[in-house]
Amino acid sequence: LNEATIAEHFKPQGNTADISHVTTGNINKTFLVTLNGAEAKHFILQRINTDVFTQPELVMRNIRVFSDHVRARLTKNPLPENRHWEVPRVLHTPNGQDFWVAPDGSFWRAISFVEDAQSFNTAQSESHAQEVGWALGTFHALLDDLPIERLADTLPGFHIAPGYLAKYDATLFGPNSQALATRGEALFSGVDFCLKFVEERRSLVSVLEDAKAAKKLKLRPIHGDPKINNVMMDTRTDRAVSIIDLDTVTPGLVHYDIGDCLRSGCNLAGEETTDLSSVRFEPALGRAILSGYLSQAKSFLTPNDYDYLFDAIRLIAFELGLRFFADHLAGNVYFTADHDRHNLDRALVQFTLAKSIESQEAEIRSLIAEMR
Ligand code: GN1
Ligand code: MG
Repeated sequence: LNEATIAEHFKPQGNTADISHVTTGNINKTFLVTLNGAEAKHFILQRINTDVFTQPELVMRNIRVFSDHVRARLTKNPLPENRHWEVPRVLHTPNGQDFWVAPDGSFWRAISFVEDAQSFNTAQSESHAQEVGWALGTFHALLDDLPIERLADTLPGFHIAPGYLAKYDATLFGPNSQALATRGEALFSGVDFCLKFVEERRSLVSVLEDAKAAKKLKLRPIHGDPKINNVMMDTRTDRAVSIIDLDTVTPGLVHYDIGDCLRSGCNLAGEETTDLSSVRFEPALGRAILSGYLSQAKSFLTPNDYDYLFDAIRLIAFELGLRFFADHLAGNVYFTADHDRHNLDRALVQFTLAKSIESQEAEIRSLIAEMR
């Protein structure tokens, strides 16, 4: 069973000319299929990681609910004429299924490729950052009339920071913690820094969940993973045309999305660097992303929403660091890791970024205040 044979199950027309492995994702396995003689030149073939997404059929259903809603809405209320927006399409198998389960149990699906567009792991300019923010604002605005009951929670606990802390504690102090000690974690430089970093921030993790429980923040349809490289940019106009990677479209707080967009868009060193001295939160990029976002989001954000923006930006960077670090301690069971300390290195980047956000709290808060 190889990707080429699997691709045949989704191929609309034409012949497969090439299949290349796309290595940027941390969870699913992704391939770019190039076709000869077809109307669409490419499509995306993915093997869903069913250890993470244990109900992949529900993921596909959410994508359908999401895209039907957005397409209908765009037909009724098109974006301004100078703006183009694409919703990735799920490709069907000949018998009309939107996924294919291989004899070995692996779960495959195919999605249309946004042609003549590209994404970047880091912000290329302030105007790129502003477009990324515009894209997220547009994404949220297009969903602001979709009742959350229509979307399933396909990844329970996703972005619930106190839950990640509890899991981390279970790894550190639970029944298997002995095994951890014998793996010699202390040998890895940076572990002590991370342990201390988390200890000092225990009281921060519940800030958004507390606000949600107090009914200050409400659930809305969100993307769940709007990092900068999920925003597709038109290669000719340099404008944002789509947000891809729709697996985590679920009910959530827009704050998770805003935090994720800023933590990924304002760090010019990217997520994968090992040069921690280059990791910094750039407020000018934060301003650009927020101004793009708010140009579309002003109509639905409440005063409480604004009050928690800074907390969200700090928390989501910290949360991702905690998720990477906990996975490092647990033996790399969640995020794909290329080497032993990969998730530790990723954690160090996010913690360094969180620290940079904290050290610029006054400035970031004042730019939010200025824009609201
Ligand atoms: C994971 O696989 P990918 O790269 O789309 C993760 C996100 C993280 C991201 C960090 C379902 O996304 O939450 O922010 O890595 N997705 C899931 O790069 O856990
Ligand atoms: Mg993703």
